[in-house]
Amino acid sequence: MTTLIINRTKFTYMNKRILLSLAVLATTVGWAQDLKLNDLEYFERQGVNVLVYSNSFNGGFNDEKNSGIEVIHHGVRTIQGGAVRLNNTPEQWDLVPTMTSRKVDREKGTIEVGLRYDYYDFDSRVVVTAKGKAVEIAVWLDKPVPEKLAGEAGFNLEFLPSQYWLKTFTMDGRLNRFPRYATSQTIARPNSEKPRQFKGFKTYDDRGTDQFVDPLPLETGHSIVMAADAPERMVRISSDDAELKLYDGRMLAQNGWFVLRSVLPKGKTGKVVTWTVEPHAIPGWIREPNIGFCQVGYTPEQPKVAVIELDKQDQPQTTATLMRIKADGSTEEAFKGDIQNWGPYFKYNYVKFDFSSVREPGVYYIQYGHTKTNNFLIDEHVYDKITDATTDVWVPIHMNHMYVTEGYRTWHGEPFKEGYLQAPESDHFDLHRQGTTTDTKYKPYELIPGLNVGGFFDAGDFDIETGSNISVVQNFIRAWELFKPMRDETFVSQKQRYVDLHRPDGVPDILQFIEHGTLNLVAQAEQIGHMAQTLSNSVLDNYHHLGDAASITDGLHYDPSLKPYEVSADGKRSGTPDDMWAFTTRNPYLDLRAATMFAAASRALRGYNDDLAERALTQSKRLMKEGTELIKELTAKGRQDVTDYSWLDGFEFGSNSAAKPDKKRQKLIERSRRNSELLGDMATNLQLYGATQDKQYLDNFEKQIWDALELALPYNMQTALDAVPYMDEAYKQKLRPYVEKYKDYIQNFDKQNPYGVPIGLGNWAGVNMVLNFGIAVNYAHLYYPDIVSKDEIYRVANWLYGCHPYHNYSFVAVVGAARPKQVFYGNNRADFSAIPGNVAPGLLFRKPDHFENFDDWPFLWGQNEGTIAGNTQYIIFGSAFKNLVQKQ
Ligand SMILES: [Ca+2]
Ligand SMILES: [Ca+2]
Ligand SMILES: [Ca+2]
Repeated sequence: MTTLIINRTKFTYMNKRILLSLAVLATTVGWAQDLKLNDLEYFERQGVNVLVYSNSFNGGFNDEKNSGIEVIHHGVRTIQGGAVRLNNTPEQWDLVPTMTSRKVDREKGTIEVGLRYDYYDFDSRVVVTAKGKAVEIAVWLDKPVPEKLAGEAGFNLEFLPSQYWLKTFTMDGRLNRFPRYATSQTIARPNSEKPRQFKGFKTYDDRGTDQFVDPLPLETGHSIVMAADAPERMVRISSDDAELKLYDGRMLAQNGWFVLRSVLPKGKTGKVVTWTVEPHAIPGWIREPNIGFCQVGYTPEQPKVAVIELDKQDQPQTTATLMRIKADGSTEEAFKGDIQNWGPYFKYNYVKFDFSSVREPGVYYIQYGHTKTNNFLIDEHVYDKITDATTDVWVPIHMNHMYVTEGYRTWHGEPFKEGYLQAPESDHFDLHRQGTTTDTKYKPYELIPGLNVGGFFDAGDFDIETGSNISVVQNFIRAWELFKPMRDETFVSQKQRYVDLHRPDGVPDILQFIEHGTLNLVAQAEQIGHMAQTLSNSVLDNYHHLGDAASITDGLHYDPSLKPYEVSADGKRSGTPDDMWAFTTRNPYLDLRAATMFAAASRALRGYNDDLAERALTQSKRLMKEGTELIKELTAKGRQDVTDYSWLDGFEFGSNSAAKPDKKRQKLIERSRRNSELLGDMATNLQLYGATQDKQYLDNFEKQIWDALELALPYNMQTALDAVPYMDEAYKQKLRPYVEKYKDYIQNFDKQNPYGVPIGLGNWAGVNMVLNFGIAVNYAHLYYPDIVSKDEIYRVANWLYGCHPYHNYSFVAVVGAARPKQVFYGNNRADFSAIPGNVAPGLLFRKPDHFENFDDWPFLWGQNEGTIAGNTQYIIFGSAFKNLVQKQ
């Protein structure tokens, strides 16, 4: 991908113009075209893309709504999941096939994939062929369906509910409408007939019935027309050799899609199922321009550049207009300016509209061709409130082990009253593992006392990720020490285990958040002896909980001598194995991270909660000593912790590229590793210096930072900048050339993409990377304003608040944005809602060329899930940014 981006930047302005005109010429011919296999290996006609395993199933920690045969229909990925599946409506943890081969045959116009279920020794092939305006999808078997899967294995295709509900469909001519809510029928079947789920876990609690629930079809037939009433969603599907059954996947799981499926016939081989699928294309369709701008608004003096995303068939306008809405409601032209061409980036073309010269405070909107944006402000104070929703609403709602209320509404009761059990040896569903030993004094399933206190819910789920919670406390401490926010909008009583939003209690909220995070982490260190990996669900059937956190478990201690669902006579114990587990396999690196955090926490809490400050310091010293010794032992045993710089590949920044590690670089890596083992982590050393003023820590830091900057400048610039307040002028001078290089790195993004920020292409949309970048740019400007100018600090704010691909909604459910995103993958996602102040990961990249961020479908975590670590990082970014903007 890097090469592609770099090559693109070599186009001159003129070349881009020529390419664009050629693209426009091709348009008129394109509309009438049939589906063609293109150079990116998918079937294309204007308005319709049919992808065949451009994206693969992952198998476990994946909603599995991102893969298989997918259709991007008039710019929206509305159909996916095309594959041989083992369930009528597969859930997140149902088995998915492994793709064993993918063959593209340009001559025949086909893509063929081999699919395999190892567990069942079951192979199939799916062949997709372009036939006019339709594709034929055929399932081939070389051996019949295994006995165990007969009647269960079928070909499935899934349709996005939010794009199909309330639209019509006809099956064999019978009229119907897609339901807004799941209300179809189900049957209960014996568990013995249920195909295996991921690693043998069960997504459901059968309440002792030994049965699972299976949805019945909404309709059955041989020919279906979906959404004839909505041309942009209309699809015709027919099959002569197989029955089509339409299901509603939401019957089993709120994130389910509508599923069309044909069961594979028993005992047959060869071409066993054939479908013809024709997504309708609107003649002459051209995607509406997406005018990216900062929804929160602009300060008068800042640069103001809208990035306009255009269909590659679209002819760019030559000018755009900034309109002002006057106090009497009438409008006037404030500015008319030329459109500047940027060029192609993945599947669209980009142009820019610069209206920086407009400085008059007021209400504005952009008019580009016939497209008009919503309004936004130009004003000195637009950024004043950007962190308030996050600090006042999102964070307190994510406080674990507390009752949280707001006005008339209770967000959740007090969760996990029964505490946490020692996890037995296990392979967990949320990326955790408990080894053969517990590394503690507790026996498997024994109650570890005192852990149900403090801590923050991880994200859209309710576990305490220790690593994240360490980052959270550090983020709060950093915000506290840098900005001293005295804001008090939250009532927190640890004694009552009660939190009330918008009720001041005389204590700055951020101190209470530091205390809340520290309480859990100190309890882990004291009770377990070291840091747990996580405090998480023991059973999958309550891990996917959506609702009041207090009802995830029954609040009663698990007693295996009772029958499941039985409650003891005293009402304190139950036979339901729903208690949460502590995963306690010792990781000395995590202990060291905790030691750093505890040192900082003891400093921050001193004078507010001296007892907790003292406990934190005690654990810091102990874990630092034990962790360092354990790591020495591990190193002696030959285990090496190699720092992985491969993620830097995407940035392609001079000597920091990990592509070809030369000898010099190899030497640097080895010296860094040795130093880190000898002297301790450099960031930890810096923290410890802050906590103790012991000069030795500062020396340890300085012995490492220069190598680190040589190795991975973008990654380590923030740490280098964090040291500036502690260091002398000589350090600042020595850092100068690195900041100069960093400026080049910042500005290089203008060539890599039209938005000027690092854009992630992984299965998590990567807002953390963007926020890190934003924080580092802020501090580079703060300490070196002559190198990194103030104009650079607006990049990340623009991106977050609406100037990005796909749509122009703000990724932060934030005060001040005219059009924030409406739905997030928060714990209220089943209500198609958001928790104010949440920050979405952002644009999810779908191979080979599609960015997306659904705003009517919250259930894809890669694009819509805000995390506790990310959102507290946003508080730092937002606070630093506000401060700089306000500084004249
Ligand atoms: Ca989690
Ligand atoms: Ca408070
Ligand atoms: Ca329980």
